[in-house]
Amino acid sequence: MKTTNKKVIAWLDEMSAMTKPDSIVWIDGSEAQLEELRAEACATGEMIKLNQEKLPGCYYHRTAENDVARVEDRTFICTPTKEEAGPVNNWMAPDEMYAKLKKLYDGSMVGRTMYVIPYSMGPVGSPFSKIGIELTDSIYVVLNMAIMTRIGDKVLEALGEDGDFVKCLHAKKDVNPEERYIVQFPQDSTIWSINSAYGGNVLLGKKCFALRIASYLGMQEGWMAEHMLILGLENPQGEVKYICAAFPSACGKTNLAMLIPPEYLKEKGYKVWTVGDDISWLRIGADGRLYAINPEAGFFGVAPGTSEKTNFNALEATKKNTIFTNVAINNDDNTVWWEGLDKNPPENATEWKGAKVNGKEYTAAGNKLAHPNSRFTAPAINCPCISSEFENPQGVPISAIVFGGRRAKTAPLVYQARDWEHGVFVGATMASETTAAAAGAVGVVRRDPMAMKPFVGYNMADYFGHWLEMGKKMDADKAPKIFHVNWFRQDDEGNFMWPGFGDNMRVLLWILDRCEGKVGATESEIGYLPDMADIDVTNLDISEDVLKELLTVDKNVWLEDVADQKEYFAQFGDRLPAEIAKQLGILEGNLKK
Ligand code: GTP
Ligand code: SPV
Ligand code: MN
Repeated sequence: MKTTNKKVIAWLDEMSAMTKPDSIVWIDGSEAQLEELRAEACATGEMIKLNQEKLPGCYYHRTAENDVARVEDRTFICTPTKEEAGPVNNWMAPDEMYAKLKKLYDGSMVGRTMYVIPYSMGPVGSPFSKIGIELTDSIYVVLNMAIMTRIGDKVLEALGEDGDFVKCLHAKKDVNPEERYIVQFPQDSTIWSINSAYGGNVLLGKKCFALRIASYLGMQEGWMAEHMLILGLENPQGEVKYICAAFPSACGKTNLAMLIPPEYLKEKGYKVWTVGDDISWLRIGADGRLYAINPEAGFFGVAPGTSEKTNFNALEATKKNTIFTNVAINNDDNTVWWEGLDKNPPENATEWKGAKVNGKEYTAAGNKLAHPNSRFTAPAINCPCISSEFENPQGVPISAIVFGGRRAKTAPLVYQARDWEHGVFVGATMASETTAAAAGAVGVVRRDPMAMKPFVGYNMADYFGHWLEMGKKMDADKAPKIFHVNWFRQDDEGNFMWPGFGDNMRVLLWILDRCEGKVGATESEIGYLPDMADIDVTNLDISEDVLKELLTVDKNVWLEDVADQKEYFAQFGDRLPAEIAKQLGILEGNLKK
């Protein structure tokens, strides 16, 4: 046994008695052990070794065709009562769910090895950090967790004789979608996942722990777990200000976190540093400001659309020690390809499902070589713009919180909330077109408060309340200012009106200027809008008319949205904080004036 922690030993005994693996292997975090596992996964076909000259340390993995994204309809929050889980989560009574799943797990690891992965979310030993142990029968999961989290003996040491941990159990079983379950038991700090082998469903440190369980812990302990990137923006004087941004899945967090400024701003000395690309844990520091850490150690990023032009830094990060999932293989040189990497699909390709095809003809006929939710798992330290504060156990102080989503209409390019309470309302009324990151229809607008709809581990109404409480604990001059952005506004032909990507820097500069009181704004029905002259469009090919439209509020469209907001909030009944209802009334009143 690797540990004397009695809680670990008892739990492991119970889980292995249920799943009945042939053997149990502790993951110690050593490169030698991981290398053995890579070799084993390649021998069984679970992974493919890629061209080691062009992509050293890189591997390829293909999931089952029915197992390519998170499954929100099979994800449950099992609190003692249904009310605690709230109306936007699936719920089942804990006893009932445990009983149901025990039957599925029974003997599920016969003939397989159970790997025990001790891992830390956050730098090992940081006061912000929390420990989990994941039991899994998947080498793919072990190798991904080794990139995405801090793993191994050092974590067991930090856990000590008596430390508490989040109990995570994953069994691939037979990847049957009918019996797939991703289940959180927040009161027990327990996560059970079965019948999947796709990232978000099985890398249990990520969405299951760092958001669902952690949001519940945060509510109880007075901190926040959010679906947010963290970036540092350095000005020509060398000062760095930090921004957190919450966008729904596949709506641009990784891209914004690694942004490269337009040439003329780069020349002036502006730089962006990445602290995190998906998850933030936020606490109020001794000085009364809000501090964020990134609990992860790697990036599980969307591959399609990632190119030298759109996200050079992410692409660089994937050039060594990376696992690619469900992208296409270029068989000429055993490298990878995906839509948007370049305009040159490989002729001699294997598409994501495993069929050999002529990539040029295949894509010309309208097929996709890579799955739209294909991903790379890359170590954060590979990123050329990784922040020097990435490992800072205290986190970084946050100046601005930015909400955003994919809205073809409605939301302007950027606006600022009047104060924290209004900002919480802005976050609570977020909506976005669905993406391939979750199973189901793509492109349908749905409400996704704070980009947490699929990730909140308790009643969403109480979550709004927690946000409001956090605001009350900070002085107005110390609390981050809150903004909303939309990079995805479309014209009548369906073209994006804003260039996006690196040019989003122009909006970030306005945001920071607002935080520092350096620039004015126009008060509108929905909040503060930039004056057109204050968005720097130097060297940008955008007409005044388009920019004007991007910064205009269409009252009729907004009134339609208010009607939808009302309907959405109604489901929370009396549990909805009065402040949210009050802000809704203010917005409606402003629009009807
Ligand atoms: P998750 O990992 O699912 O949480 O996603 P994410 O929020 O990190 O999204 P990501 O940055 O990977 O972007 C998803 C998709 O949006 C990619 O295909 C990007 O190319 C595209 N995208 C990102 N930023 C922009 C932008 O500013 N404009 C446009 N038009 N597309 C963008
Ligand atoms: C997301 O869907 O928001 C992701 C990918 O970041 S997953 O880990 O699959 O949830
Ligand atoms: Mn995400």
